[in-house]
Amino acid sequence: MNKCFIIVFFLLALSFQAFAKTYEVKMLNIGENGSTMVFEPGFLHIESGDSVTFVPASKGHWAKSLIVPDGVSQFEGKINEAMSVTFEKEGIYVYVCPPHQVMNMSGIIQVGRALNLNQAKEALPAIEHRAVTNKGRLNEYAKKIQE
Ligand SMILES: [Cu+2]
Repeated sequence: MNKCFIIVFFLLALSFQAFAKTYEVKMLNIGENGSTMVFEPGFLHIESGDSVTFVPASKGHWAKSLIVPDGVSQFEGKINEAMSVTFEKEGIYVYVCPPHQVMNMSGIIQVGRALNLNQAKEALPAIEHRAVTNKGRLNEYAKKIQE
């Protein structure tokens, strides 16, 4: 094989890796503005290939996806453990902290374009409905989605 081609290939592979970013979402009992049981930031807009690490900044939390684009595996972490998820497929991802879903501990990650926006919008009311406190939090995040 052509040596030059191989070198170019490796340089390209390296540069793609360099552009992929890693974001952090903290799992908190008390958020920056005093809100309770919260992911911060609760809304992220990232690009395909980027990763998000869910950080157990407070105890008793984990992240579990409820909505992912078609063909994507659901993700779920373990209590008090950091979890990194790499998002390859564009679309809207909605996740919750299972023990605090009743307190609307939830978040949205937009990866690239909102290809499954209708699917996500149809599912949001049922998730909001389960919240007894922090009502409307998920709806506020949903307003940040770029169509
Ligand atoms: Cu929690």
